[in-house]
This record gives sequence, structure tokens and C-alpha cells, in this order.
Amino acid sequence: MARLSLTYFLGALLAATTPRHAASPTKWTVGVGGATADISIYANAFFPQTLEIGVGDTVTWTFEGVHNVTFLSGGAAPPFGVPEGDKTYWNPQILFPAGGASYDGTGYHTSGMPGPDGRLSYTLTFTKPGRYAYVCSIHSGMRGMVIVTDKATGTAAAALTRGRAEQAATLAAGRARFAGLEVEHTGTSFVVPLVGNSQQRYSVLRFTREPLVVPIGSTVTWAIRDTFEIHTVTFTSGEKPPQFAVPEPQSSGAPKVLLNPKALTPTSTTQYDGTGYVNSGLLFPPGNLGKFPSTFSLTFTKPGRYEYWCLVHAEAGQRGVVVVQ
Ligand SMILES: [Cu+2]
Repeated sequence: MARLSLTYFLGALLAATTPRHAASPTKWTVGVGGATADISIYANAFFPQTLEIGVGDTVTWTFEGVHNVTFLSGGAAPPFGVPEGDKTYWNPQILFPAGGASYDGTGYHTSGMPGPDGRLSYTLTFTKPGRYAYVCSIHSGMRGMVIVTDKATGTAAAALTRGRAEQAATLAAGRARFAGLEVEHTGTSFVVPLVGNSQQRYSVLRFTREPLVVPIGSTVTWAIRDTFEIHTVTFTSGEKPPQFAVPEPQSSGAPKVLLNPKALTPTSTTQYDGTGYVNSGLLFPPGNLGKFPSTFSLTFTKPGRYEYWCLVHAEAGQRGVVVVQ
């Protein structure tokens, strides 16, 4: 008799404290980023953007690019760089995972960042109903949402299909934009727009489709018109472009990542004759909170064919050519 009531008691306790489907929580998958094969178009988005799940379910984010998944839970986003003496390092709070494997709507949780191959998998179990916004703390404005209810209405397979369709639409929109991209010009003033689209959630990681041919004495302005990405415009005059982020192995623990001052710091040059190192420094989206510049102008004083780079996206192939004649 004692045994019977104990069994009954335990059963009642389980029923009262455990969500009905907790015996088999659903595993959901969200895509992070993505790009065209040549990395000219970069998806700055989570696919699907909004996911509805049940309490106790897990979500696995599968990475295709340099991003992170960060739940701020109402807190402030950690700064991108942290100063140390006269150097700036990539914030380890952005680089490395933090916060553990489950999420109840509180605390700082992040996946950290993938290595150079852009591959990473991050899984969280959601233990409490609520609407949880999350961000990529590298790409300003890259947002997603997990809605946790007592019981999800959709299936993981349908969410995956929806995510893939969203990603395909994003990359197609980016491709079309790049295909139609034009350099603007009035007389000898040229403007190279660096574009993206915050609704369609892509960035174009290219300057121009073809080398830009300008008459001698022309001024070219590069103008950020994207909300997600930062870029540089850097003429190296034949030198190898400097690395943007330089890993510094430590005697123990994780490496530190130096933000290369040579890449970050603008040179004071306004004219270019094909010699020397000319760098815009980091250019940010217009209206950025730090009031950092969004444009860079250079006047070309000598005929020649000049290659330049975005140091942030050199590995993605963001390189341009100005031909002065
Ligand atoms: Cu760039």
C-alpha cells in the first residue's frame, strides 16, 4: 500500500512539473549566414529568422560564415574591441562561448565565433516560455527570435525548409543587386557604393564588378550604404595586404586576437600616385553610434592600374582595381 501511494505520488509530481512532450523534446535547426560560392554575397541573417518551439526543446545553430549567436537578455552588447595599452584586441566575450547549454531568458549566452572556415555548431535548450531575441554581435542589425511556447505548432523539418528558402531568397536578392551595381559619377567625381540590404539581409562584399576606369585628376569616393558590414579601402602599392586580425598564441589558454593597427588606422593621404600605403581605416555604416566615418575619398594623380583591398574582407576576395588614364 505504501508502495502504491509512492508510485502515485511520483507520477503526479512528474505530471505537474514536466511539460507533456519533455520525454521527446524536438531538435530544431537554424542556419547562420551563408554566402555565394565566390563569397561576393554574404547573408547577414539567421534562417529562419523567427522560430517557434516548445519548452524543453533544443535549437542547434549551424554556421556558414563569420558570425555569432548571442542572447543578451536585455543586457548591453559587449564592445567589439578591448583596449590593452596602445593595442586593441578582439573582445574574448565575442570570440569564445559563454553561458552554458540551457537558456531561461536570463544572462549572457553566446556561441562564440567559428574559426576561419566559418563552421560552428551551437546548441541551447530552452527551459521557459517567452519571446527571446538574439543577435550576431559582429554584424550590427543581424537579429533572430526564438518563441518558446508550451507546445510548438510546426515541425523541425518545416522550419528547416523555411530557413533554406529564406536563405536562397536572401542570396538571390544580393546577387541581383551586385549584378546591377553601378559606380556613380559627375564629371571627374566618382562614387563607389558599398551596398547591402537590411530587409533582405545581405551584404555585397565587392567594390565594383569591373575595374573602375577614371581620367587622371579624378576623385573617387567609397561610400558605405550597408547597415551590417565594416570595410576598409586600402592601397598597398604592391605590398601584401596586412592582416586585419592577428592571432597571438598564449603560453596557456586561448589565443588573443590583435586588431592590427596597420589595418585600423587611417593614413592622412588624400592623393594617390601609385606609391606608398594608403588606408581609409575602418569605415562604418552611416549613422553609426561611434560617429566613425562612412566614406573615404582619394584623388588619382598619375596614370596606372591600381589594386586595392578591403582588409576586413580580403579573404572573401574583396579587392578592386582603379585604372587611371
Ligand atoms: Cu569589406
